[in-house]
Order: sequence, then C-alpha cells, then structure tokens
Amino acid sequence: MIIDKYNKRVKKVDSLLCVGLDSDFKRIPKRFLNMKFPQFEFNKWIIKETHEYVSAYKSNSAFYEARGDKGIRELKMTIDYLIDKYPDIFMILDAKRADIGNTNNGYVDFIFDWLNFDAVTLHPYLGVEALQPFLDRADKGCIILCRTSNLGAGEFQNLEIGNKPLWQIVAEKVSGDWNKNENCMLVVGATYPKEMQKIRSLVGNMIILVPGIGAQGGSVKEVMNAGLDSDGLGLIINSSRGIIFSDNPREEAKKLCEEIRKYKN
Ligand code: NUP
Repeated sequence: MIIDKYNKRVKKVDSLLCVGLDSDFKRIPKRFLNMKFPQFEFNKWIIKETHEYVSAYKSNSAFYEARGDKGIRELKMTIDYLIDKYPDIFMILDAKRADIGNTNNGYVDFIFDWLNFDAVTLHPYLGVEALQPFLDRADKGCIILCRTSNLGAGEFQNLEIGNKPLWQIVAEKVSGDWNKNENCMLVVGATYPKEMQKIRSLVGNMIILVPGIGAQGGSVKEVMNAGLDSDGLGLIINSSRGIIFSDNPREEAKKLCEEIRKYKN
C-alpha cells in the first residue's frame, strides 16, 4: 500500500513534516539565478538542508508550469534526484487535477508514470466515476480536497445538503466509498481546526494532508490536537514559503519538526 511508504518514513525519522517545494522563480535567492537549472539547484539545496526532518515533499505544479518547458524539466529533475537520493521520502504533486475519466488518463500517465510522483491532489467535483483512473492506481495516492485552507473556502464547502456541509459529505464519501484501494487521503487546511476534528471523527485513520502552517498562520498545536489519528499519526503537515524562503530553511524545518514532535508525545 502506498500509505505504507509514508508511514514507514514517518516512523524512521519521527516526523510528520512535509516541506513544500513551491519554488517560485521570482523568490528564489539570486545566487541560483545564473545557474543552468536554477529551480532544480534551489530545490536540491532545500532538500539537502531539510531532508532529515522530512517525511514528504510536496511540489506545487503552478510554480513549474509558470516557467513552461524549463519548469517542467526542472520539476522532473527534482523528482529524479529525490528518487535517486531519498527514495523513501513520500513525494506529492499538488496539481488539483480532475476531469472526465478519459482525460484523467492523460494526467495519470504524466503525474504517476512520467514524473513518478507517489501521490497527487484532486478535486472531488466530478465524482467518483470520473476519478476512477486515479483511484484505480492502488500503487499511488489520491489526495482529495475536502476543506481547503483559504479564507473563502466556505463559499461552496459550507453549503448544506440534508443538514450536512459539503465538506462533510466529501469526507464521508471518500472514506466510505472511494477508498476501496486504500489509497485515498484528504486535504484539510490547518486554518480550520474545528472542521479537522469533525473530519477526523468521520474518517478513522485516513491520512490528512494539512496545508496552512507557516505563511497562512495555522497553528501546529491546534492541528495536532484536532487531527492526529488513534495511533498518533495520520497527518502530513505542510509548510512551503515558511521554510523554503526563510533565512535558514534547515533551522525552520528542524524547529517545525520538533514542534510537531512535542505535541505528538
Ligand atoms: O487548502 C489548501 N491550501 C493550500 O495552501 C490546499 C493546498 N493544496 N494548498 C497548497 O499548499 C498551496 O497551493 C501551496 O502549495 C501550499 C501552502 O503553501 P504555504 O502557504 O505554506 O506557502
């Protein structure tokens, strides 16, 4: 099972931390800019500095797509580097894909089989029938948006259907119905700990990817209190800008990892 890969790494390094390789070209330090592969070299440096505190890396596709073919090439170089040097670290592409089933086959080929990511983020809006090409891949992870971290997340996600908010229905559907291959996870923002607590109570030990720590102001303590599963695991806690664009990514990753450990024990 693909989630075993993540859990094994969590136990090995005692960390639930995911560093977001959201390597915005406009923000990477100047010393990388005259290198041949600046985004890749920056990522390599971040990986070298942070890997010992990390169980997962998450690359947001947007920052690579923004540079066209150069960005896609350096995204591929980054994942090839990780597979070569740190093959036990869980690798997520944050691309929030989903289309009709036939079209999803193209995303599956690109993300799972060409780039070789372990998992991808997905929208639930088209329903389980459309997402089947992703869900059928028992060897890969499907991380489905449930309660996003942004301010306006409630516009649709809070809409009530039969007295339940939409995010609750998504959580129930994914855990009760979509997870036949035990390869589903959910996205729940750190900025909504109350919702996270409710979602944890509904989904058993399903892994939850938690963005919103660091730059977006989410609290590690609240996330840990609300989101840990019955084994004291079950979270992938992401910080992107708060680590990679800090003055000392190594120290920031260490600090966050130790804070997570503190609330875990
Ligand atoms: O609800 C979500 N919120 C969110 O921030 C779902 C996401 N996938 N993300 C992503 O997590 C966002 O696109 C970015 O890649 C990362 C958060 O980055 P940062 O705020 O830690 O810099």
